[in-house]
Amino acid sequence: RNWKTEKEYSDIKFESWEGIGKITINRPSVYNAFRPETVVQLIEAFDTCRERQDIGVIILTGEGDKAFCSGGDQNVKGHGGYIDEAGVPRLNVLDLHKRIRSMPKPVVAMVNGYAIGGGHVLHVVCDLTVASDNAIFGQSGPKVGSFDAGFGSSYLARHVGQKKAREIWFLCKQYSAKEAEDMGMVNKVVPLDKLEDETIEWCQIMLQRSPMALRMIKRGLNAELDGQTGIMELAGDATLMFYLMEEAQEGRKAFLEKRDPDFKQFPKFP
Ligand code: 1HA
Repeated sequence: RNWKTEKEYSDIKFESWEGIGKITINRPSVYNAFRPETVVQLIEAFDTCRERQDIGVIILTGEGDKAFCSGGDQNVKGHGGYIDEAGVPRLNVLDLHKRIRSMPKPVVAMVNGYAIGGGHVLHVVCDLTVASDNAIFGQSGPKVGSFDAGFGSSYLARHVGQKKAREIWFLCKQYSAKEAEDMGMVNKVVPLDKLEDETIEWCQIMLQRSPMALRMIKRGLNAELDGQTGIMELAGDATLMFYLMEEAQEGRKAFLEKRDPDFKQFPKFP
């Protein structure tokens, strides 16, 4: 595959090929742990994917065959968060979670090794997870002095159920790809050398589906869990679709033509 580099970054790779955006955490020496700068770069790449007409689905993965992501970089963990270049403590990966969740295109985690701690949460917030058979899953916060009681807990419980979610967090055990699949938090497990082929096949199938239909399904599934924010995003897309109808155009035209709108011409569906 002829992946095209979209932009050079220090901590990530951002590439695209035939409608697929691929974002790779590129810090293999620390098992793809993220520091605040990594997250800033990931957010920029995801925002670019959101805007780009020619990208319909996004893959998130890690460099190498050891790790998808091992969470926050423990070397820069300080008081109040992970310390950025300016000395400011940050938990900015939470902003990335929100971006992935509200991305109006499917996001697939391609888990190629350890998905641990904040790295595990990243695969949890993606829409789908395809994993290699060497992948290992687990939370580590209560072992290393952290926790994610946000999407990392509540959304995880929607995948695996309350008992399992509590087990995963309270015991901080590690689980094989097969165990993760059996629990319902991984969609498919394949040998490592087939991981990208399989993930791309899933992406290509989704690229053949109606983008608006996929978008509305994601919004609906989120809305059930996300309260007013979820309804807002679903409602925003309803407005988008309304603006595509003549009925909405009539209101705008009438205003600009300084006449009363004629909404009677439009059907009242049963
Ligand atoms: O909880 C949060 C948050 C909560 C709310 C809001 C924001 C949050 C943001 C982040 C997080 C967190 O991510 S907390 C959890 C942080 N991560 C961890 O606790 C995982 C730490 N790593 C490990 O447990 C293990 O490295 C491993 C199970 C993934 C792999 O073990 P293994 O195969 O024995 O390899 P190991 O030798 O430990 O690691 C390989 C290299 O990668 C080591 O470097 P080396 O000694 O070769 O120089 C190791 O230090 C480095 N490394 C691995 N993980 C991290 C790391 N370096 C820095 N930070 C890491 N997270």
